[in-house]
Amino acid sequence: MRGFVIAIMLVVAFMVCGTYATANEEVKSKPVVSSEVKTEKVATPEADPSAYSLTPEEFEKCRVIYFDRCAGCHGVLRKGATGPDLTPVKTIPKGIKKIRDFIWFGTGGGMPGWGKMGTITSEETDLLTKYVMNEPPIPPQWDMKSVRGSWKVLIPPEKRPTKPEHNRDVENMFAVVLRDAGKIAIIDGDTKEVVSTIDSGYAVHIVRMSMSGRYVYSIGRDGKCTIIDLWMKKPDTVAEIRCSLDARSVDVSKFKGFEDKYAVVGGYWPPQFVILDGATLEPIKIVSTLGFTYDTEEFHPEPRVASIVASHFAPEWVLSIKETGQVWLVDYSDPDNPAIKMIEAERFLHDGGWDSTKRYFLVAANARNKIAVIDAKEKKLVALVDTGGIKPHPGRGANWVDPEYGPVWASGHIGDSVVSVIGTDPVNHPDSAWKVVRKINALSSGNLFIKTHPNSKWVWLDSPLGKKTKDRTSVVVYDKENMDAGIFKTLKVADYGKAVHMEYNKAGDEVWISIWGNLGDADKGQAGEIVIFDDKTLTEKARIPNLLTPTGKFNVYNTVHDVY
Ligand code: DHE
Repeated sequence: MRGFVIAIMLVVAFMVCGTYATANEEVKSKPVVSSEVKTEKVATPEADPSAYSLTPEEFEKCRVIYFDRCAGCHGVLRKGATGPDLTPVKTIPKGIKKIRDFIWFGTGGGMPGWGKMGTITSEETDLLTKYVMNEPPIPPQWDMKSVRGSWKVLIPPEKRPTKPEHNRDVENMFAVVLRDAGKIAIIDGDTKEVVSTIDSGYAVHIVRMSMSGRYVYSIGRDGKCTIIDLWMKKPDTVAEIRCSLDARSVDVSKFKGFEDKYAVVGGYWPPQFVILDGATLEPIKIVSTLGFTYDTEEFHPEPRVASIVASHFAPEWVLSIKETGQVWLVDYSDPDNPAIKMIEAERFLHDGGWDSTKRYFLVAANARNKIAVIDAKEKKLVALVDTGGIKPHPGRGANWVDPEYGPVWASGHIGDSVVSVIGTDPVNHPDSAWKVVRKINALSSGNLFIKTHPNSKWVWLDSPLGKKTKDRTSVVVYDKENMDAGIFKTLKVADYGKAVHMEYNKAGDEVWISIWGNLGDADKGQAGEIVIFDDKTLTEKARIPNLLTPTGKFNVYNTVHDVY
């Protein structure tokens, strides 16, 4: 009952001065709103709100956990996307036990068992169960004044080097996301030396490279974008900006004549994107993605920007607007007045990449088990491919030439132990274009990334969200010439953590795989490392030890030229 009284007091406090901040910010007030839950409207096993009220400290703790672990799939407002709607009207009727079991054990549909996996404790699972039965806190906006206020040029373009200050091959450098440390490691792909480790955004997510290959753009989950100059003797940040409060994607202008000119950051919250100057990150234009779902035309309060790719056919970015199910082609040739073509695709768009010709963008609508295919030349949707698996998650996918079906692109799945191979050549293989031509067994469900290289004979697949430890710590390899044979080899990569995300070096003869460990295990040398395999022999070639929680790795040449 005491908790319930505190909850009511906090509701009043929130109504007076309620604000929200991202996980790494000070929170000015915490809305613990069990009394706002409309219990009278739902037949509920938890009719008494005191069963799920939280103290202010508990609420704040859960807000951070929810931001870190849950918001990506369920949305800040919890209206659902890759994962289901978690607003109280849905969660309360399910009851505490059922919700707790979901959080602890996960689901067959791809939700990790956060408790069982040891990511959160039993007590945190109890609290989080109660948290999702409360109304979500309402996040604030982040307008141009805030964006501009966060902008810092640390080294102006005129003070930067005019040519590389080192003899390293910039094209074979790697930018490695040190996820939980909020840093980027710059590694020389030839010598395997860690040249520089640089602060970045909170739980930094991905990087992309400028067309010249000189600049690395990183994006943190807190919306902070940084630009690193690889020409410096010791590469370092030259500018930074915060474009939103929660973000996952960034890309650059790649069309001829616009190389290195602009960057774009996609926001999860607020739902918006910001066009930036490519050299200084000065913000040029902010555009909201609020709108209506493509199919039912209902207003959606949180249409997040998921993947972004840069077109090679026009000065355009291709933005996946997750919740409304649209792909936006944003023309950056006049960035103050960007023309936007909105293409109806499918809901809950997530990650994707180009086919081998870089004309077709294949993006997963993962909660609908589909891949939407966008033609960047004709600027239209050409197909919605049912992958036949649960929750396709391609990363950027993998392209190769299948002996029977010609050029193909493939995706693994989070919720299914299967790889779907899709034909991508409507000219010479029209019968197999935009169809699943092969479905191959994976090691387990819980796959996140797939990778190959034009010079390689293999396709690599990880399963960091697999249910068994041995699957999470291994990757598998398929023979492009004989996919029907299934897994050619299973390679044990790690004794701890998760083996996640493969990347080739520039030559396409090495595969780099992250072991994503825990920051807290750094003393034991188990926060993470990179294992490098010889792609020809499939044997381990080198290790880069003592890295703090590496996840995504991006080779400069391959990222610039969309080689995957
Ligand atoms: Fe990612 C790509 C969103 C969880 C590592 N991730 C992407 C993209 C999106 C996205 C929209 C495509 C970016 C692009 O191409 O422009 N990721 C999300 C989430 O919403 C989600 C599910 C949950 C969250 O809260 O963030 C999520 N992602 C993860 C992870 O847990 C991973 C494994 C480690 C981490 O950083 O937390 C992870 N995501 C990655 C990586 C890529 C990525 C390495 C880029 C793959 C590539 O090769 O391009």
